[in-house]
Amino acid sequence: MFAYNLDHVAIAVTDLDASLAEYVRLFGAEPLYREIVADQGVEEAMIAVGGSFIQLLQPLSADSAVGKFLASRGEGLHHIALAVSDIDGALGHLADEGARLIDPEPRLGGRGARIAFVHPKQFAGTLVELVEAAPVAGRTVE
Ligand code: CMX
Ligand code: CO
Repeated sequence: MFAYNLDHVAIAVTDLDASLAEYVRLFGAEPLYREIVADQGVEEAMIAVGGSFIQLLQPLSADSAVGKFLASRGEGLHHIALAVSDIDGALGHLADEGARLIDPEPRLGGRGARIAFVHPKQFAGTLVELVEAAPVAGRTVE
């Protein structure tokens, strides 16, 4: 499996508006995207930093993955996301290696990307997301 970029680092927050305002005030960066990803139970904002993003996540409900995380751990780092060009191949490799996959098949994430998560118990207590970006007209990602 080969990741060609760190797509994003995600931070769970209780109040997306307040966190974005604080981020802009302190670090001076506006979000490039903001969207509700119902399938993941989150509203997310993406702040570009170089070729990667910081993803701020607010849960849509208390029983979502991020809602449960906030209840048990409070605000903080939630996951890292690796950009891959072939998520099906990456998941096949991880399955062959016996990795504990949360999503054996990709799901739909923000920006039309295909995403899948590897369980935090698999590697150093870190939740890892794979991201295969949606194709952009006129551009291919290798
Ligand atoms: N990072 C590290 N560890 C985490 C974690 C996280 N984000 N979330 C939960 N854990 C740990 C808990 O601390 C707990 O550890 P202990 O057993 O040592 O106490 C263990 O995992 C189980 O925690 P839980 O509260 O019982 O949570 P669940 O098992 O119900 O769910 C997880 C955990 C990772 C399977 C679930 O959050 C999940 O499926 N996540 C993937 C989807 C997701 O996070 N979507 C939101 C982001 C969407 C996006 O990025 O677009
Ligand atoms: Co993410």
